[in-house]
Amino acid sequence: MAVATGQRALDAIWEKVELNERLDFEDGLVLMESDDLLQLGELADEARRRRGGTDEVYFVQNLYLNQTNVCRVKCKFCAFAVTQKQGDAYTYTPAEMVEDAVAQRELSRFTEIHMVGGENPHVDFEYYVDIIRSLHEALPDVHLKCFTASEIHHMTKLSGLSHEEVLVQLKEAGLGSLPGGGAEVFADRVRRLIAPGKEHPDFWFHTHRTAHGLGIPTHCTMLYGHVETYEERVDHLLRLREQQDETGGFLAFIPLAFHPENTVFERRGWTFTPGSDDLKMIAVSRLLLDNIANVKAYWIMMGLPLAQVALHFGANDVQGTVVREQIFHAAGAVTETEQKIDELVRVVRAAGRIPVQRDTLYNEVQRWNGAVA
Ligand code: V47
Repeated sequence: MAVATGQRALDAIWEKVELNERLDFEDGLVLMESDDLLQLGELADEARRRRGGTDEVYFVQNLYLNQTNVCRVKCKFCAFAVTQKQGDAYTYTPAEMVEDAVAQRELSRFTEIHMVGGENPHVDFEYYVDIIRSLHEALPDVHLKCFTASEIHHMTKLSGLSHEEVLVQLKEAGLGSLPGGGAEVFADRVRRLIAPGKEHPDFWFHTHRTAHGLGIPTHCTMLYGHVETYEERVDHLLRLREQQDETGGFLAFIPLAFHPENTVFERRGWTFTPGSDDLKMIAVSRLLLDNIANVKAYWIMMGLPLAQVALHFGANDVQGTVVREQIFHAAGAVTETEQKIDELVRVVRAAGRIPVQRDTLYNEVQRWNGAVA
C-alpha cells in the first residue's frame, strides 16, 4: 500500500514535470522519501531537458587556492580549519599567492581561480583586497571566484564596513564572482548542531542578494549527509529557489556530501554518504531548482564514476580540473586532487554526453564533438 501511494505521488510529480509546473514542498518530500532511484533519475533528466537542457556537459579549467586555514569558527563538520597556534597553520601573503598562481599558470592555462579559506581573525580587510588586487594585476585574464558569504561577512566584522561596501571594494580590485560555500543547511536547528559559531543564514542570503545587485554572480551549495532531515533539505532548496526568483544571480547549485574523517562526527560513528543519497540529492535539486540552470556533480566529492552516473540524474556540470583541493581531502576524500582536461573529456564522452569547456560565466571555450575515440 505504501509503495502504491508512493508511486501515485510520483505519478502526480511526473505530470507536473511534463506540464512544466513548479514542484512544491510536499513534492520535494515525496522525492526525498522515494527509494525508486532510477525513477528519480529519469524524472530529473526529463525536467532538465524540458527546461532547455541539452547533451552538453560543462567543466572549467581552474586552480584551487586557499589563502589561510586559520579560522575563528569551530564548525563541527570541518577538518580543514586550525587555530593560529597549531603547527600546520598557514596564512599566505598576497605576494606568495601571486607567486604560486603565476607558477601554476606556466603549467596549465586555467581561466578561473577558485579561492576560499578560514575566517582568520589575525588579518585585516586590506589583506583580502590586496590578494584580489595582486592576483588580478598578475593574471588579468583569469576570473577570480573567491570567498564564501561567511568570509565576506567576516570581512564586515574586520572592517566595520557593510556587506555592500566590502563587495564593492573587492569588485573594484578584480573579484569576479563568489563561490557558494558557507550555506551548509539553513535550518536553525541544524545550524545550532553543526556550526553554532557561524553567522545566521540571513547573512548568507543578504551577501548573495547584495552581490547579485552589484552584478557579481554567485554559486550556491548545501552540505548534506549529517544531522539534517529530508524536510530541512527541501526547505534549504526552496529558500535558494525563492532567492533566485528575486535576483537571478546564481550560476549553479552544488550539493556537497559531508565527509566525516577528522571531524567530531567521525568519533561519533558518522560515515560517508551512500552513492544512492548523492544521486538522490542531484536529482531532487534539479527537480526543485527549476530556475537555476546548472547543477554540478562535484567529482572531488563523489568520484568520477558516480559523477558520470549523476549526468543522467540531472547534473550538467562536473566542476573542473581543480589542481589542488584541501577541504574535502582533509575530511577523508580519496579522489585525486587534479583531473586533466583529457580525462574529464573522456569521462563525459563515456557517459554519452558532449564535453564543453566553459569559463566561469558559462561561455563556451572549447567543445569536443564527434564519436568517442
Ligand atoms: O562551506 C567543509 C563544505 C564548503 C566539509 O561554489 C565540507 O562552485 C563536506 O565553498 N565535508 C567550502 N563538505 C567549499 C566551497 C565550494 C566547493 C565546491 C564548489 C563550490 C562552488 C564551492 O565546503 C563549506 C562547507 O559547506 N565543507 N567541510 C566536509 N568535511
